[in-house]
Amino acid sequence: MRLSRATLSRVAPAARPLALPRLTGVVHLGIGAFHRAHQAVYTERAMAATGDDRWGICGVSQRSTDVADRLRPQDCLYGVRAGDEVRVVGSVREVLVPGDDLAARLAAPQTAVVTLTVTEKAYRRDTMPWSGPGAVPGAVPGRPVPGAAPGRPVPGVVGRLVAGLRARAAADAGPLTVVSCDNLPDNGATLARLVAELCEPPLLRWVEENVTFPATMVDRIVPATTPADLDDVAARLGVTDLGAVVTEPFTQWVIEDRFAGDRPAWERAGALLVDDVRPYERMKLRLLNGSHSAIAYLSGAAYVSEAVADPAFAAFLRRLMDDDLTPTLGGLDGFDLPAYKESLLARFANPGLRHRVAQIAADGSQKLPQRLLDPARDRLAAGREPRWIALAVAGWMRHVTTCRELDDPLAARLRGDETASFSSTAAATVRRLLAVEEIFGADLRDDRVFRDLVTDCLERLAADDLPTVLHALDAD
Ligand code: CS2
Repeated sequence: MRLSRATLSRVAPAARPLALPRLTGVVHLGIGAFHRAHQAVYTERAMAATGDDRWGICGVSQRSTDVADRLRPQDCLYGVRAGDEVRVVGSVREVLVPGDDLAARLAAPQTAVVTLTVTEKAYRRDTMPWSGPGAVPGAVPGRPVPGAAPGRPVPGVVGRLVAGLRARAAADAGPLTVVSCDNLPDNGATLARLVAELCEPPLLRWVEENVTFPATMVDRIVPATTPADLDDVAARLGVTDLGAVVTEPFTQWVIEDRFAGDRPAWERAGALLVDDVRPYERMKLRLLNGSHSAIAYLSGAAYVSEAVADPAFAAFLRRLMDDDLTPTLGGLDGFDLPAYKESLLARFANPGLRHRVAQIAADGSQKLPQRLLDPARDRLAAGREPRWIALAVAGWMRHVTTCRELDDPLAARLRGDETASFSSTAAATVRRLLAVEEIFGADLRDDRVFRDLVTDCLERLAADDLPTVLHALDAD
C-alpha cells in the first residue's frame, strides 16, 4: 500500500502531517532530499503553528522527473526520518518537471516566496548565455537573449527564474521574495546580480522595485536516500513511501529579514530572522562545510561517521577548525564557538547517518573557494601559514588527479593531461591546478607561501600514509 492522502489513516496519528495546506504560496526550485528535509519542514511547522494554510509548496525539478514520479502518486506526501522519529510532511502540493509552466506559477498572485536549493554550480557566471561553451550568439548582459521567448526561456535556473519574473511583471502580480538556500557566501546578493544580468532595463526596474533577495544560512545533513532507507521508513510508517528522506535531528535556518511581501511565519518553526546573516553563514560554510570537504578529500573513508571515528583524524579536524578556520570568523559575540565545533564533530560521528563522502567530494571546484580558500586568504593576509587548509587542498588535488571519475563541472580542465596518476611532480600538479583562476583567483595562484605549503602537503601525501603525514605536520 502506497502513502497518499487516502492511506494516511493507516499511518500512526503521531506520524501524520502537521498541516495540509489549501493554497500554494511558495515555489521551490530544486526539490531534492535537502529541501524536503529542511525548508519544507519549516514551512509545514509554520503553517501548523499559525493555522495559516496558504503556504503549500510547488516544488520544481530542474532536470529529471524522478522526484515527480515518486511524489505525484503519493499526493506529494513523504516521510522524514530524523533519528528514531518518522513523520509524514504535508507542505508540498505539487511537483513540476522540466517543460511544465513554471512561469505561470511564478506569476500567480498567491505565490509570494520563491526558495532555491539548486547547488553551487547553478550560480556559475561562466554559464550565462554570453559566456562559456553554450554561449548564445549575440547575447549580452542587460538585453533580452536572442531566441528567448516565454515558452523557451534561457536555459539554467536563473534563466527560468527571470522568465518567471518577466511573466509576473507582465501580470502585475505583486511583490516577490526570492530566497537562495544554497551554500554560498552572500547567496541572496549573488543571485540578485545574476538575475539583473539577464533582465532588460524595464524588467530590471520592476525587479528592483518589487523583488528582494534575502541571504540565508541553511543547515541540516541530508544524505542521499538509499533503498535501505526506503525500506526502513516503509516499515515504520506501515505504507510504502518512495519519496522518503533520512536526516539528522539537528536543523538550522538563519534568514535575513528582508521580505518584499507576505511570507510563512518561519520564525514560529524555529528559523532565526536577523539583520545580518554573514557571521552565521561564514561560520557554517567554513567550519561545517570546510571540515566536510577535508573529510571528503583526505580521510579515505566511505562514510563521514567512519572518518571521524578515527581519533587521529578527528584531532586533525579540530586543528583545522581551531588553527586555520576559527581565527577567520568574527561578529559572533556571545556565540559559543567551542560548543558549536564539538557539536559538529558529534553530528559527523552520528552512526545513524550513512553520509557518503563521495556525495561531498562532488563539485569541489564550486565548493573549495568559500569553504577553504577564503579562510586561507584571511590567514595568509594575517601573516599565518594555513597548513591544515593546505593539506585539505592537496587532498583535493590528489582526488582530482587520481579518482576514477571526476564529478565536477570543470572536470575536463582539471584533469588536463594527467590522467589518473601522479605522472608529474607534485610541484607541477600544484602549479597547474592553482592556475585555474575561477577556483584560486590570481592572488592564491601567485602566493608563494600558499603554493609551497600545498606542494609540501601533496608531496607528503604521495610519499606516506595519512597518519604519518598528520603526525609529521603536527610535530613541525
Ligand atoms: C555537504 C553539505 O555535500 C556537501 O558538500 O558539505 O551538503 C552539508 O551536508 C550541508 O551543507 C549541511 O547543512
